[in-house]
Amino acid sequence: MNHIQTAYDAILKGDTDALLASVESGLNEGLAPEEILNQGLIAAMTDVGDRYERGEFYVPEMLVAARTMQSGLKLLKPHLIESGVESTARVVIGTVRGDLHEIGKNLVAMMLEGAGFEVTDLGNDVPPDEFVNAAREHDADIIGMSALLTTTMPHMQDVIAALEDIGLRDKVKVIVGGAPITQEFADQIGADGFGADASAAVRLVKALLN
Ligand code: B1M
Repeated sequence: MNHIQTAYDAILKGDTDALLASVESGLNEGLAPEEILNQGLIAAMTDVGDRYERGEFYVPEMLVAARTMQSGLKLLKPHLIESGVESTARVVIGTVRGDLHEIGKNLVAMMLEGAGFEVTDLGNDVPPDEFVNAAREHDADIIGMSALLTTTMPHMQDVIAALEDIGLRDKVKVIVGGAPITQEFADQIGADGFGADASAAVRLVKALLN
């Protein structure tokens, strides 16, 4: 049986049990967790987005697919993360104000944690002052911001401005990501880096700390 295809279909149908069974079987049969993630889970979510754009899916279907994917991610988590990497660096991460999309951010947080960083996840719909206060409170080395909507991307710049206002900008590196974000946008708002996906985010954080 093609477990990746079954996982993909399970997300489209919102069938959590089928997703968990296919992820588990895939892992047991030696499929790479990254393969299940990228070709199964992430590809299915992209399809969900395309169907929404074509008017075939509505918000409830997106929500159910997202919940299903989150359960699959939990199962994949221990297989995805690297282990035994020592680091004392601290990362504060969240999805920006007005934005409820959290799956990509959760994935980035999970991979950073797996790479040995101390991660404080502020959740979604996070206002600028919450990012700034958390960075101060946790003595963060990195602030990571995620946005999935073109309407919420501009809030990333509000966080950078808030860091400048209280004199913290030089002490903390800012990285951004999310489907509509580009390197050009990151440069434009004065971020220190852009990660196209979770692995790129981990590489970026390591590079910035070096
Ligand atoms: Co919405 N949604 N959604 N949605 N949703 C999108 C983003 C959309 C592209 C769908 C579409 O039209 N094709 C579209 C945005 C259009 C735009 O802005 N141009 C859209 C819309 C319009 C909306 C609503 C406005 C719909 C409505 O209500 N009319 C609404 C907005 C709500 C709000 O936020 N205020 C809405 C709501 C929702 C749900 C709540 C139903 C649900 C989210 C549930 C949840 O997260 N708990 C949802 C979903 C699931 C999606 C899609 C289908 C999937 C997103 C996802 O989880 N992808 C999405 C379509 C799509 O993206 N193709 C869509 C999987 C995830 C692993 O990928 O998040 O891109 P992604 O993360 C990647 C990279 O981007 C990167 O790494 C991750 C791993 O590779 N990355 C980072 C992400 N953050 C990073 C941070 C980093 C570095 C890398 O550093 C810090």
